[in-house]
Amino acid sequence: MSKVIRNGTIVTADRTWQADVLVQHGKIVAIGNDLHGDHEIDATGCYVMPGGIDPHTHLEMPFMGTYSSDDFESGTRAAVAGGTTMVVDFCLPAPGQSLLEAITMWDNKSTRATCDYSFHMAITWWDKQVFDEMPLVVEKGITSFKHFMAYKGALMVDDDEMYSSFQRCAELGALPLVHAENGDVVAQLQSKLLEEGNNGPEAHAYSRPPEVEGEATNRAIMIADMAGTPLYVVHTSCEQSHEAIRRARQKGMRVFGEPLIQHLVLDESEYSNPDWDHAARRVMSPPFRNKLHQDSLWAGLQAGSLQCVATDHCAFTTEQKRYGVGDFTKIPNGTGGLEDRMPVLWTYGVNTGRLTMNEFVAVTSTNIAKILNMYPQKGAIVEGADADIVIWDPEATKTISAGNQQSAIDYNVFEGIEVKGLPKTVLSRGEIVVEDGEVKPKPGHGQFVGRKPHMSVNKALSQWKEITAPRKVERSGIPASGV
Ligand code: DUC
Ligand code: ZN
Ligand code: ZN
Ligand code: ZN
Repeated sequence: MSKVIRNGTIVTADRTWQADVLVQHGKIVAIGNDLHGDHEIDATGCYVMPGGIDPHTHLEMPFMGTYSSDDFESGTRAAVAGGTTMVVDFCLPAPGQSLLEAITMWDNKSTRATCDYSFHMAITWWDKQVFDEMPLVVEKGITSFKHFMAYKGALMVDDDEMYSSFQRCAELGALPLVHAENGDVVAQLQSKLLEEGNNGPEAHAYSRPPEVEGEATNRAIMIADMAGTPLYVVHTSCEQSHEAIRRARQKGMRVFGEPLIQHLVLDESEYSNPDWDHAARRVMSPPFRNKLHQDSLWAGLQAGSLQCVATDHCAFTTEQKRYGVGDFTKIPNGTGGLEDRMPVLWTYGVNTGRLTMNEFVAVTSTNIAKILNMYPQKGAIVEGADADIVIWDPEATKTISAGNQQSAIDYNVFEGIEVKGLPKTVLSRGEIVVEDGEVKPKPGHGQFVGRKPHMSVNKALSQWKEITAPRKVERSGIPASGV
């Protein structure tokens, strides 16, 4: 059965025009005027855009003594409700576990996804088995590897491990990702704050100042350059980190930065809320920053020095957050945002004039598809692309509230925010998963999207490295030693 989206205005990352879109067998098969199909979807007054892609989620992830509370079923339901038709989740091996076994676990977790998904692989230690398994991971279509520079004693890798893994990524044409915070400094600041009796959620923010992020971002960029690989910096939250990315790009390096919707809109004052639960629910790493950092992130999205907007969706209930009463370091780190990323970014970005509609599509979908090497299967409205489409009503409004969200947790960090601009109808590979604002979840419809390595890109860099490698100096007169 074919479907045709009629009378809408198509908005992609590079143009805006009026045309109908014909969808069949999960793909876009025609774009043009006066198309007809078995089922007509009226998009009068709406924008027809590539479905959003969230490049950064943690669904049902074991973390800080518990599991994040949205799984692939509730998480992807939240995603489509907000116009996101694909998530890229982090496959996190248990200590010592085979990477391939971890993929099997994530395959099993994701069977009830409503929309498509892909995985990044986390590298949280370095040994021969990891080295040997990385090409097998790439063969399975997982071509990006995440490195935590924080969470000392748990997920953190040191520079030795990171440099080794980055070099392996370069050989494989894979993209390394970093959570850039100096974990050694964070650990010392945490101990000092606790010793001083500073144990509330506000201390979480004091323990992770922008400097620890800026330092780690600079370090990761230099190490990536030495390894001859591009780099993707997740949850870029501050000017120090943005500045490092900007400078690297100016030098001609392929370094990408990903602000989160939470950091763009919510600021550090949330942690001074006298209600412990309110503050703890907003504990995530990196923490929320002040307005100057927010301005820097918006400017980066405008100028192109930052490319993607994500959520780092890692949702914990209030009960889970309370594991950290009396010790802020035990508050599970993470916030939700999957359902709200697109409407909040539209409201604070497009409606204010900070972003054009085309820039909105770029940073929520197209740039992500390109960087993660799945364009134009995803992130595009072109013939042959997957029919992941959001029909966006720019006049629709709602007040964000935990009472009417899809996420499984009992609060929403954007509670009370009025958004204008919402998905009206959403298609996931041609299936209607939101219709006239109502979610029609299809657990099990979502499929894994395998991605190919960026072979040519990395090869060029490593050859350049070889050419400029130092030559051994030949000498004739070598002095006798030990005299
Ligand atoms: N930060 C979070 O807040 N949660 C999940 C992992 C991370 O790095
Ligand atoms: Zn006609
Ligand atoms: Zn992180
Ligand atoms: Zn994360």
